[in-house]
Amino acid sequence: MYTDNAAAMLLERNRERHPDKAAFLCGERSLSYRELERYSRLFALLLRERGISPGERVLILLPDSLAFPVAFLGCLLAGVTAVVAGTALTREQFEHILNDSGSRLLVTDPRLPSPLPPEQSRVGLLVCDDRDRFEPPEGHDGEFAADVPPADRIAYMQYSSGSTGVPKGIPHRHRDLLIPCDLVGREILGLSEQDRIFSASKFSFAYGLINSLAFPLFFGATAILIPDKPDAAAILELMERHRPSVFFSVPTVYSQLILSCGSDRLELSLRLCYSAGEALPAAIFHEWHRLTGLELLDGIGSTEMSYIYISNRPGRARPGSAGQAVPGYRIRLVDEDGRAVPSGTVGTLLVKGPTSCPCYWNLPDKSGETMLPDGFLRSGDLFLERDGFYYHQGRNDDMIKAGAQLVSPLPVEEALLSHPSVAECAVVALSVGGLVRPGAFVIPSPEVQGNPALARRLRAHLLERLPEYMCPVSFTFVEQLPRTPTGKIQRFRLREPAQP
Ligand code: 3SK
Repeated sequence: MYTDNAAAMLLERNRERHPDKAAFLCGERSLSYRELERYSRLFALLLRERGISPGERVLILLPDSLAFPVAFLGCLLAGVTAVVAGTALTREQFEHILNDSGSRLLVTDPRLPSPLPPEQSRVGLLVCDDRDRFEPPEGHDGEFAADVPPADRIAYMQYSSGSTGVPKGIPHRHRDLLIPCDLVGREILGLSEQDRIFSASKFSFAYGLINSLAFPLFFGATAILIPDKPDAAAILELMERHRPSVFFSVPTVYSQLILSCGSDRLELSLRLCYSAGEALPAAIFHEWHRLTGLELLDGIGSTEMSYIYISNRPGRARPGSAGQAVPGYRIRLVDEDGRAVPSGTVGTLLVKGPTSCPCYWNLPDKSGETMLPDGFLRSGDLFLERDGFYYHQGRNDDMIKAGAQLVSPLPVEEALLSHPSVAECAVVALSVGGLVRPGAFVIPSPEVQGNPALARRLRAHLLERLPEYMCPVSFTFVEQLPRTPTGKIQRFRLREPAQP
């Protein structure tokens, strides 16, 4: 069991081994392990100088650049909770996070609009970027002893983008950064010091934080950072330039990469590629394999559990499945009365493991609904299990009650995606003459026209594959689908309010 300050432990394990090795690469710049430790300790000192005490909160609103790991690790060294949020927040979300977390300081980047409302005089502002080299105050040698946290001290807190709007604070302890390195990074992915890790998912997403910060430091590897949201061309250009060995992303990004290269084969430097964030359709798994020769591993995790708890294993991935339970995590699928469902039957997923968050910040009622007294956490996801492999069936609140039948949008979307004219799609409940039926929103493939003839062809394609009650009765062609900043489709924004 890890009991130390996670930042101190991660920095110390690289200090002797390879101080001059690049911990992070970002554009033309890099940060060695020696520099990372020095600047993180100076950042911790700066917090102390600003009067921020252990246990208080600091909101970090930085893009994925070299300043982020310095600020994050600096907070942890000082025993201060690092509150991490994405940079694409609305004004309302930002103000909610600032107030709800009670942050004493906002750390932000000069390229972002200065977001401090004037009435927030209790909150200090620190603007820093990749070029900042923190210096010790006059007469100080810059050494800073890490705070030794009590076992239950909150190290960091992320705000989930949520499927319904208001972001929830999800606090985690120091060990929640380290345990996924052992259980997933080492045991499943076989990460090592030789790896160059590139995660298109950002630090502000629990998946990106472990991928780009915990994994490289734990294994003494190097992470490649990109401050902006990269499109397919930028990702491929970065891969060409930095030659990562491991790539983490989400299904939409894999789909965009596939579309961007047409039928050309992609020669990549990767030994491993991973997908999480939402279920990976089997069609994307097969296309990616055809284009790159690589097996695309799918897994599912949550911000509440800090990282992934069901994952495919290299060499043994099952297309369409999120994989098997990660060792150390217990999975239960239950019906509406909380009883275990038999294998092959859809149930709500409950998960228990060593990295679960203790509660939602300031939300006792919501915490009570989600974190059960026996230590299991209700995920809101529906799954079925076969031979120890788990298959995602959508979210509880995405299910479509079409007449007497319950329809999961996922198999319908999967079938739609197997049609060459469909680039992306989402299936939701629509009201048709007062009846609830599945409706599809479709982004057509490039150079394909969304029109009634295509709608008829798509319906015929689905009728060959699915029972009639599952086939959408309407097809709406769109240019974009609403997604969370982490790439999950927000089906609730497409639905009509008519679900009985
Ligand atoms: O959504 C996921 O699959 C996920 C994976 C890892 C960490 C966090 C999340 C939300």
